[in-house]
Amino acid sequence: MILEILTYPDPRLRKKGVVVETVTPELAKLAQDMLETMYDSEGIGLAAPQVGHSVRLLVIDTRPRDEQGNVDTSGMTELEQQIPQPLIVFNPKIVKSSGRTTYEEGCLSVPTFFEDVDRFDYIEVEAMNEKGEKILLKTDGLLAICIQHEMDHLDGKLFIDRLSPVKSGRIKKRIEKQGYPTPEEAREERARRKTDRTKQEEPAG
Ligand code: QAP
Ligand code: CO
Repeated sequence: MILEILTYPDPRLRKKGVVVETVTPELAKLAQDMLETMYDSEGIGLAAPQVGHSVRLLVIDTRPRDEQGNVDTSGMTELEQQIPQPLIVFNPKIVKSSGRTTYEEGCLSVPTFFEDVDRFDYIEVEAMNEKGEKILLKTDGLLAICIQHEMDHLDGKLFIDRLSPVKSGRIKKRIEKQGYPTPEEAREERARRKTDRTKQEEPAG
């Protein structure tokens, strides 16, 4: 079943998710519906608060795919390849981290906006899987970035909260005043930002 994805500034995205003690059949079904919803929207990660459930649950599938949608693991890091995906994760907790990395992130709850976000490069995460077993995930690459992004949702935090105050404020005001751009407007905006960058790099004179 495809679920409705809440978008900023929906206040439900700001609620802290509660710890899951037991994987009930209802929570197992929610996880499956979240995966279906994520694939339907062509996302790589989704957290339960994004579909209106304030629980500490996230689903992830960061595996690269070719034109036909077939998985191609060759571009993944060694550590990423060792973790079976899709991932269903309850109560994730970072127990070790190192390094920093920057990636241009997006979010299904902030559609059409993409910005560079700074995160840990390597993480070790304690969690519970869909069978209720305790697991330890050690990873880097896009999977590590995605886990950190989705974990933020469990604490009511969005990637646009992690930008500079100027950038963050600009994006939030734009969405609150004008709503989300259409795909065409988003394409136009990206093209404009690209030429703006070129002007900065090659000053006229
Ligand atoms: C979080 O985000 C993430 O705006 C998952 O128009 C993103 O799946 C983690 C999406 C980047 C690590 C790196 C966003 C699809 C998907 C959009 C997503 C859109 C269509 C976002
Ligand atoms: Co998100």
